[in-house]
Amino acid sequence: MKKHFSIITILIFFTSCTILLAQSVSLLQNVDNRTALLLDGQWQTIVDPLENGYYNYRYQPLENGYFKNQKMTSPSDLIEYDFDTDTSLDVPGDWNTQAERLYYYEGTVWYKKSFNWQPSMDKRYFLHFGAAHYQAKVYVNGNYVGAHEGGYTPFQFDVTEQLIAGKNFVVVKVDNKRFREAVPTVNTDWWNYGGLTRSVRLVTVPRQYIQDYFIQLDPENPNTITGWIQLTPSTSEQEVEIQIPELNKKIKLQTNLQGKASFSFPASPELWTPEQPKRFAIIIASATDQIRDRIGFRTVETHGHQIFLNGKPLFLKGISIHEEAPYRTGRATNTKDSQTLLKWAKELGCNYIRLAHYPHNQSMVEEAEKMGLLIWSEIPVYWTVLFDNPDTYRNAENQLEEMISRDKNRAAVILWSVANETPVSEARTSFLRKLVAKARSLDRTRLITAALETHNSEKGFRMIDDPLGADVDVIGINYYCGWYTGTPKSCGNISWKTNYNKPVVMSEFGGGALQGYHGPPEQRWTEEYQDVVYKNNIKMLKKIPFLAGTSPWILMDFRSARRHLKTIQMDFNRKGLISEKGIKKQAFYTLQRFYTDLE
Ligand code: GCB
Repeated sequence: MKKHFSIITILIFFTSCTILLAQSVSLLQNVDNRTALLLDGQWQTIVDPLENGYYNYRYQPLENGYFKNQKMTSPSDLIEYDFDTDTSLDVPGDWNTQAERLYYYEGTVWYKKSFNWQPSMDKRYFLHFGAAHYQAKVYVNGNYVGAHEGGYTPFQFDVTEQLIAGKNFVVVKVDNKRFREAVPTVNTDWWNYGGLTRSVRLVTVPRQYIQDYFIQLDPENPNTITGWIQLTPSTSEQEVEIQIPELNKKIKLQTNLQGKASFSFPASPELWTPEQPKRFAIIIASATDQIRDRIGFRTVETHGHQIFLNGKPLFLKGISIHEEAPYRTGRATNTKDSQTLLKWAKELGCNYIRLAHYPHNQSMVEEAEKMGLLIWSEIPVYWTVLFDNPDTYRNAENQLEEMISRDKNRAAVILWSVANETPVSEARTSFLRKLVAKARSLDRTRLITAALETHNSEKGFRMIDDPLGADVDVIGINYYCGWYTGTPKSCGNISWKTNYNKPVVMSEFGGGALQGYHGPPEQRWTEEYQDVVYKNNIKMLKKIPFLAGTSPWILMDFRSARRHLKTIQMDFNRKGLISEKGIKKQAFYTLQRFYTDLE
């Protein structure tokens, strides 16, 4: 019995390691501008709550699971599934809002897509996923190619060896079961949308290709453009070239033994600002490959309590946003969704958005950059993940790396956030310190932050003294005066103190209201109550001398399984300034006035 137990333990350990080890690490930069076959659209699916397509009745992994996409070949065959006669779902998309029976579903759904292909000997092929929520196991033509954990970041697998001439098929087992070790963990205040929630592509690259690059202004010397280009497979002494035609730059470089070519050259580009979000066309070329991008240049730094963009002090006038689709609800999946949300943020008078609580799809970042909105981007280390579990840490770090890898060339992103509202303990602080150090080692051109909690001091102040404050560049604080604590009127009397000579951003405050519900300002859930919460919080904010920005909670009502009040919430967190149907509440205009007055 004992032996049996330890074999199972080893098996479980092995399975969880393979998930972490099998995933691809070196992401292809800028897949949007690659030659690719877009595999979006309808996929055939099988809903499999018991994971019958993966485990046999002894709960051992099957050799011939659903990933084989088997068909009956004779009338007496027994095959108890058939993708082609089952239901289909849209990709990108969550499954919960595509079928009523899947509204609360948490478990496995198998996805299958067939496509025709003619592989060419001189190319490599990557199967690239914008995101799959939450775990994915991927198979091409019945063969396992890899797994990924984490629902909001991209991943890819080299499938060159798996593709055949003619008809091919991809099967993905997507599982959104919550579990304690995961990031995020079992409880969150947003919907656990499952599915292939972002685009899937088969990307074609030459045998030796430009895998990655990082191009930025040197934070220490802003008259210099600096960075590197990575060729894969790595060979030394390969010529690569970076061109910025508008700046008359054409720089030739040689790769080193690791296939990397680093550069630094003098340049004085027009800087990216919220008012003039200038981006430059960039062309990167090697003997075999070429890729284009549009990159903005800016610096961001802090001095004392202030944030400086391009050397000038800046107050972040922001709003928090979930990746939730306006009008139809569900995961936001396309550029139009992003544009609708971002236009509302602009209308509010924002120069900054907090993308809560996980990396959003790439169009949010792209469109925000084009519109001149600065970005806070975050990993879902939310509330109480298992801070003393090494696998949880590795998972969080991996999500951090994938987030930074994808968006490191976006000038609009100025803040990487490593956590939201985590309880202070030794294990938690050392977990987050490691993430902060990791983020810094990957990227020196942005500020690191986290949304922290505060408490009342004996002397009657609201105190910012979380030990992590010593590690981050900008301190985020979430505080719901007038909603979770105190009356709205009490907020104006609160005085804040900080232990740190650092900028503080009020990363959340707010209250709930059902759009169209009116009454006296003392009555919860009315638009009037929410408005009074905003008005009194604004009084409080005006008295915080070290305040460098705000991103109240939240732009639009969003689905959350924690919100049960039938007459008001109906599974929605109602703290939006706009309803899920796109109608503005009173407090929208109060925040808008605050931001206009700041100008
Ligand atoms: C918070 C959380 C956010 C919640 C919000 C609320 O502090 O950071 O995820 O949705 O409060 O509405 O309670």
